[in-house]
Amino acid sequence: MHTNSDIEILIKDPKINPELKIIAEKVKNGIRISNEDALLLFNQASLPFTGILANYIREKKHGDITYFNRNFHIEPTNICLYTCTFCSYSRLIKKREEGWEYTHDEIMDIVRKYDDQPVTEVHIVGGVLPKYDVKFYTTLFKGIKAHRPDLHIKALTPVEYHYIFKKDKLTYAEGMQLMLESGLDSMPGGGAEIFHPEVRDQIAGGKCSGEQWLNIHEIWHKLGKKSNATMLYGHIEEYFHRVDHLDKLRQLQDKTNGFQTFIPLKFRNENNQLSHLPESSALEDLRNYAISRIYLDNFDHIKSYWPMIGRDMAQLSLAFGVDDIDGTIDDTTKIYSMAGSEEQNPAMNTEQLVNLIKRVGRRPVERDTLYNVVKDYTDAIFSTDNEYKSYVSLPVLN
Ligand code: V47
Ligand code: SF4
Repeated sequence: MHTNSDIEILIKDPKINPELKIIAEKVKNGIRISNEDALLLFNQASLPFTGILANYIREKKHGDITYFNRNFHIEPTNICLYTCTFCSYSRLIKKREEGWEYTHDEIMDIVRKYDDQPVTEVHIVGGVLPKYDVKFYTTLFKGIKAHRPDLHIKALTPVEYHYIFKKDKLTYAEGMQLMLESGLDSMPGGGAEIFHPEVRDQIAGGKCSGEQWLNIHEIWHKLGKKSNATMLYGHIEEYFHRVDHLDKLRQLQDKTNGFQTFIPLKFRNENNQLSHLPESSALEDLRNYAISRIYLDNFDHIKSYWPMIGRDMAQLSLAFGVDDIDGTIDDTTKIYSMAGSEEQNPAMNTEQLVNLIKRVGRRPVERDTLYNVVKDYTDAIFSTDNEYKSYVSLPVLN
């Protein structure tokens, strides 16, 4: 793995741009990089250069540990009243027959399917529907907690919260307090897209603004709770929009320290209004992980979402700043499969995920949502020859 001496080699290399060397010096000395530095990295730094710096930070923070979490996803509906151009759901409002809208009972049936499974988290997120209001979600969260109190509820994003609070004439603070009291434990990172209005207005017009997204997270953090952040990149944005996005996140994190994980999301171009755009290259994806790791010095974790990028890229990402892989998932998370994700049926059991991490020389550690260690798999022995044949898959939903 890369070490301090790799950075020394970069700094001494006469072929490397002196401005980039200054950034390498900053990283070596634990000094925060500026927005100009980040832009320079995006514009000029090679994959190996960014990789060495990001891996240095990753190993300083976590050594070889790679976290994963046993969770399951529920999408209450795949219909949405918004029409984000990158999204493969948005057209469904016009074609309702292709959609689903689960009732409470149907959602609880999904939760109950996992009763005998050692999952620690349910991740709930879907489209925005007028009939899913504050009451719908508070009743749902209470129902899940009554059934399985130890299951961590990570649910909804400021996109839904902004919409339902506005409808019920609640302030963000009142609304988030209600959610807290109903059993919401943390917030996932979705809906962030690109904060800058030049881009957001074109790809996600109508839903909450970047400022509103940040404001709802800030209020949630001030209630003592945690959340994640994402960035949807590789579509119409330019590098300075990415830097602006990362800057807003870093500033809020300085204020609240409420973010746990940053998850870069690669734009996938199937079945949406941006299908004419080419997707970012693997090289660009790895550079983006790395630069995110270098820039977000106040974020503990950078996560890759393997159902979206595939298993090989997830392994590679671990050498470019990523220390967390999401997750052991066995459902058909349709938002991604419709958008052209690598994995049409994103199922991977613990044994497979542990082996995937071990094969690239890292230490798999199962965590709960708040990064408490559930089990260290460093010394666990699983058969590598049979791993893809011998496991018993969890039931596939939907
Ligand atoms: O907000 C939608 C993105 C997000 C596409 O917090 C797309 O642990 C790529 O936020 N191509 C939702 N991405 C997913 C999300 C997430 C995933 C895993 C873990 C966590 C977490 C959060 O998916 C949306 C949007 O940015 N998305 N369409 C697409 N075509
Ligand atoms: Fe709706 Fe979210 Fe898709 Fe936008 S990204 S159309 S808010 S489901």
